[in-house]
Amino acid sequence: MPTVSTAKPEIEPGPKHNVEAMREAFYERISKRDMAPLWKVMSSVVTKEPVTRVAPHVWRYDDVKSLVMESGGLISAEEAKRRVLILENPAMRGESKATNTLFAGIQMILPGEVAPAHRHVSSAIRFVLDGEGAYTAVEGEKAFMSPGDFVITANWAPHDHGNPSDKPMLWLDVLDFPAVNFFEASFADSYEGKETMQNTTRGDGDSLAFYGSGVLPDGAPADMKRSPVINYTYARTRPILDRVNKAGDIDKSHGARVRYANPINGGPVLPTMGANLALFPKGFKGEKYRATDGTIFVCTEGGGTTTVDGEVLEWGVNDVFVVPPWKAYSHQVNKESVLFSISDRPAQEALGIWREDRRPG
Ligand code: 1HN
Repeated sequence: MPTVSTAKPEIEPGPKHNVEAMREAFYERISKRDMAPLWKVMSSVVTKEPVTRVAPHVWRYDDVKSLVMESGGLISAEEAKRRVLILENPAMRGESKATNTLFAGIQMILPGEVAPAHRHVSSAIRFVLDGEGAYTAVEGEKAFMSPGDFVITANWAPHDHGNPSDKPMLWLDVLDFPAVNFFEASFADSYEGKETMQNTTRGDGDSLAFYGSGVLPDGAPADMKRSPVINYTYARTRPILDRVNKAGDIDKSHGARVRYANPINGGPVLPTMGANLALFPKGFKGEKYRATDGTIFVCTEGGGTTTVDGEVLEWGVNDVFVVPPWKAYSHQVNKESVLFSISDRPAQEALGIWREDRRPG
């Protein structure tokens, strides 16, 4: 039979003047046993509202492009594996993060170059900024890309890139590896042990034709955690914004906006990252909004400003900017403009922690 000790606790509350010293001595003693008192840290570990280290920031494409081009003279895509300049959030330098959960970088692939096949647990997206006719081969499909195209590389999907065109291609890479590394769940390898190009078994656009056209390959699974479509082309998505705008379906904060969806189940394109494309009509002055997902934006047309917590970020075509979690922001444009955006919202929704506030104070 277990016995219950009737001995008195070793520390009895002492006289008032002594209590702080006794507590401190106790904290020191438990510290030697790798313990600590929750009551000292409770309000900083369970905060009343989100606390973020992420700073609002814009990377202007004029600067970015010339520096990325310069990197092309310093290292080949093959030697670098991926010739990418990291967009480091200025408040988190050295951590390879644009937001706390997302990596962002600008990749360039020069005419004739290849970037060898590999795969990793981290999911990736590419959003094309410049160039025409380079490809990314994902899961056996070679997707030839144009500006504004949104390409996904799902968890563990083998991928390589090549540029048979005569122009450099630049794109924005966004990966969820800060989130994967938070879980300490990262794996990566060169595809099938050989760092070459994968054999492509599907044509450009096959995944869209197979899965995004109202028919499905016979026997296709009725559910998938990630979208089976590889390339959401700008040529297809952009005209839809005009239709949404014409229909007058304009959100007071987000403009005429569509969400990139998994055509199988309407879910996000990837379980960890979700993306949108939004058109802001000329003269749009958005209402303030905030949500718990930190967001990376790219301007594809026009230009404007986004006010984040009183700070004004100015942006034009191909500029990339970041809005931190739970900071109130609003967009303003003088001319018709288009913004692509990507965030960790699906990951937060899957965990049941995502919140938004349409009337921030
Ligand atoms: C990666 O695999 C790519 O495949 C781009 O193009 C950027 C950043 C960090 C880790 C892996 C790519 C990356 C990356």
